Amino acid sequence: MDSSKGVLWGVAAVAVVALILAGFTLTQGGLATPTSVQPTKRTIYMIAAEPKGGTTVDQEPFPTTPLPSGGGYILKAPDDTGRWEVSTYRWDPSLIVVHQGDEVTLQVLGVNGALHPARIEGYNLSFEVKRGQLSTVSFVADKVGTFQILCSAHQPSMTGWLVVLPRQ
Ligand SMILES: [Cu+2]
Repeated sequence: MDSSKGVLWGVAAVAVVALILAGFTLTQGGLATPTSVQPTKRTIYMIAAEPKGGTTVDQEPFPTTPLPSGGGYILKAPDDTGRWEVSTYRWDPSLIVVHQGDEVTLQVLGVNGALHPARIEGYNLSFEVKRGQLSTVSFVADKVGTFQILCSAHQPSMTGWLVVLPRQ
C-alpha cells in the first residue's frame, strides 16, 4: 500500500468514528429532549365503560363464587332462558402517565352507567361523568407521584391511576 492510500484509510476511519459518536449523541439528546425542554399540553380521551360477557347454563354453569361488592362487578343470575351475564365498570384508559408541570386535560365520555361520581385523590379534583356527555377535567400536574382516579359508585374495579413523573 502506498502512503497516500494509507492516509485515505486513516481519514476514512476517523470519519466513521466521528459519525458513530455524532449519532450516539443525537440519539441521547433525542431521548432526553421531550421531557427536559418544556411542560406540554396533554389531552387524554377516556371513557367510562362496562365490558360485558354472558352465556347460558347449558354451556357454562353459573359461578358459585361471589364477586367483590362495591358496585364495580355485576353478576346477573340466570334468567328464564338460562342466560347469565357478568360485567364490570372500568376507566379506559385506566393508566394516565404525564410529566410534572404538564397541563393535562381529561375528556371523559360516559358510555355505560348513568352516573359516575369521580375524583382524583391527591389532586383534590372531583368530577361527574354522565352517559352521553363529555366531562372535561383540566389541571396542572404539579405533584409527582401516583394518584388514584376513583369512581365511588363502582368499586373496586373503576379505579384508575394518574402517574406524574418528575421532569428532568
Ligand atoms: Cu362509575
